[in-house]
Amino acid sequence: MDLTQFEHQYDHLARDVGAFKRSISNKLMYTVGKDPVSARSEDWLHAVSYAVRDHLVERWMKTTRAQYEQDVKRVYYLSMEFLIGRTFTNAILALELMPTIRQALAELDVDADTLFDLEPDAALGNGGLGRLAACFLDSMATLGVPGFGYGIRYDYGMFRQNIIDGRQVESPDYWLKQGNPWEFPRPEVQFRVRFGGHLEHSGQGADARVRWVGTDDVLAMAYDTIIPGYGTEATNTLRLWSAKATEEMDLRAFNQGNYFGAVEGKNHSENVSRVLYPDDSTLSGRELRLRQEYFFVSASLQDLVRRYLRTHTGFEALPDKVSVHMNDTHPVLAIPELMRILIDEHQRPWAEAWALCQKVFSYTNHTLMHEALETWPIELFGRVLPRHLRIIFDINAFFLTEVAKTHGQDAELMRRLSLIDESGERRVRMAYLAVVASHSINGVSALHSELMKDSIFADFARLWPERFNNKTNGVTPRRWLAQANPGLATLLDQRLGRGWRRHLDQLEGLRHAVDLPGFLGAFRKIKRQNKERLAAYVLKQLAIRLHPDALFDVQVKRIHEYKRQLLNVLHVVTRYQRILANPDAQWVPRVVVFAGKAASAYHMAKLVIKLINDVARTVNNDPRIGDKLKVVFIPNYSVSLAEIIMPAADLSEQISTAGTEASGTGNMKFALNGALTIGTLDGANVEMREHVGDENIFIFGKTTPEVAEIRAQGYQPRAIYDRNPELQAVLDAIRDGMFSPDEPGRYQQIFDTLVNWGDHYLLLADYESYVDTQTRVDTLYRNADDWTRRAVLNVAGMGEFSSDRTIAQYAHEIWHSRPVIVGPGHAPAP
Ligand code: GL9
Repeated sequence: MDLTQFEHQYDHLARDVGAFKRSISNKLMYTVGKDPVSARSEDWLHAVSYAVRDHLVERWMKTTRAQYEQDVKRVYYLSMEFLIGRTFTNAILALELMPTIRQALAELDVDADTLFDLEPDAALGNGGLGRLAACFLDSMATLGVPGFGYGIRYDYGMFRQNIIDGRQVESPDYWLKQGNPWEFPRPEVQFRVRFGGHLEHSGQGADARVRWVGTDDVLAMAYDTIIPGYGTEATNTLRLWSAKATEEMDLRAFNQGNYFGAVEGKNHSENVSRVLYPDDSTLSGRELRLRQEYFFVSASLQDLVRRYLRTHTGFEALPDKVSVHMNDTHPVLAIPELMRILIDEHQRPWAEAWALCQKVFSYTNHTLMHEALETWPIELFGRVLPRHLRIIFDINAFFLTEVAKTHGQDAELMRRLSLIDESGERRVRMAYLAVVASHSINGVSALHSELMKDSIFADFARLWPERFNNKTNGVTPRRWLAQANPGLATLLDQRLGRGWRRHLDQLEGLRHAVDLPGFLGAFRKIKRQNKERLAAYVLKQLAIRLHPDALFDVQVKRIHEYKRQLLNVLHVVTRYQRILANPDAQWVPRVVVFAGKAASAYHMAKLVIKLINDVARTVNNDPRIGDKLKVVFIPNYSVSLAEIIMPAADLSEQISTAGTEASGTGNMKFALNGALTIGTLDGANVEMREHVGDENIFIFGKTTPEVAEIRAQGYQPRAIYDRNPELQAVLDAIRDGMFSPDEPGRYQQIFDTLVNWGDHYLLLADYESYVDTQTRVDTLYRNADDWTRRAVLNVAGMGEFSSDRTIAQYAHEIWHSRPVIVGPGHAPAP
């Protein structure tokens, strides 16, 4: 840019800085109510958040007006989880205000980075599924897809993980304790959500009516958060529901002098939005969970039907104006709820209501694991939602009758297809309900979408092949590159321009850069700075010193047997014993990083955390090892911690048993930040290999068909153990207490699971291949240029894995929605 342009920009910045300084000071005094001389950092954070939020509000109103004027089709994304993380930096980047805000704060004598770090994460999700929903909101706004996220405003998000004496200890995450400057409470938007009661029938034939009476009600109150798009004025809304008692207190009890008794009922009903269930891919099956699901789905459906009826009469146009997407089965009660609203409240005939449902709903499946498939006992379901159970029975009868017309009275087929599992205690199969009511059913990677059709939904895929499709997951490059890795973002800007933030395929342009003088060095320098940043964090939190020249080998994700953190541990112990056996060899120094939470009731996952910490303590304190090997378990993994960890990784561990990880999204974040992957041919790893090239990814282990074959033949881990002396030494060391001298039998169970009890995840079957591949990793890392070259080629190949690509496909192929046009010069609403 020439000098005048530069000066112009500088003028602009100076003017904006002045305006922001005034705005921040005003917010501090008049909104936060604090005198600058006594304001705490939290007060400044809130003041500057309000100042930034004002800018989003302008865009928000423009967008909403444009949506009404253009009478666009709206996409409602229903999800029990939105794992947002922090909002402040994300908002500033979307508004391209980073330099302005930094300067304004500096002139007010406030340190911007200190403020950024104070913001608590909105951790309203468990892991990949919830984070995917957050990436999707970002991409929908960026692409102008008129989207609404609907979910629950949990008072307590994902629990905080403390590691005490090497073990996970949970504590509550009261993320709202300092208030939340990003949300708009909407006391005027409240819906009554009913539970319990019983049904009264009247009329006959076409006049038959059902009344649901005697219910116990809760109010759902809306809280809105603005979701900014990047490089557009379009924004979207995340509307989260909070439970409020229908009556503030029981006046009779109050008047009788029972003050506490008077508010007890209130507490009970407000529990429904109190806490996120911390289950990862397992069904908790608790009544409160069913209530949560119905609570948010009912409020959302009432809200969207009301919004639709504001500008339409009759329901004919509903499918042209409304798409309702179900993020896994948790929101599947939306189906009987829409049926109830149409039939009971708007007197639509059953067949018409059902036809509307099938046009409006679509569903994404996120796991094939049996224990994750939601089913609810009929008894519980009927007690909490008697009307909905009736509707589900009716849907089932209608559906099975239709099947019988084409397939005859095949009792075995009917039993398999039925929405009611009759094999034991009768239960409602929520995934089947989703499939029967949706026009589109998708998986989240090519492999997973295929397996879904062969396994859990095989009968349905034969009935309706046209409904099944794939939408491979993606991640937003705004948070996972621009925000998390400013060093790399700057290098990309210099090399490729700024367009990659919205058009991630432009990363392809890096393929040429690998041969440019200085480029690999510049890339490596950024990686090193990111490693130093992580090392500083670890030093501060854990008092462990990491050497940034070491290879940073990282596995961060929920702790789960299928993800095989234990396989990683087996490699660590193998390496430890190899170094001890040959201390003078030229070892490539390694830092092995773990982080992740275990579901609070998941015994095996918690034992793995303890083992990692025991191994870490032993290895890190062994003077014979020094910097050749360090092991760290970083506590309390979260979105904001991931933003520090991912950019610092050299090697990304994606080592699930083939056929178990539906997609993975961490795999994409790491590669986007220049890590090489060591992984199995599972989930989206398969497609990542195609995009980065076989020679730039370390693939090992059994394939999905091989896994199936081994299981069918009868897996014999004991034979593998007997044949491999090195593996034997590793497993014996763990079993015999090398890492738990205070309690030598602590890991007997792990040994037995892997060796004697026919381990479902086949760790020993992949052990040798994994360890050999780790040796290839070391060899490559010795050649810094060769390694860096491949790292760059990983970044270059990640264009496909932007959630913008994923959302464009959903919008085009499933929702049939068109972008809203919000732009300068757009006429304001009358
Ligand atoms: C998950 C799958 O296990 C992941 O493989 C997938 O990438 C994500 C998003 O599609 O969904 N399904 C699931 O239940 N979880 C996933 O991560 N679990 C959590 O969110 C904790």
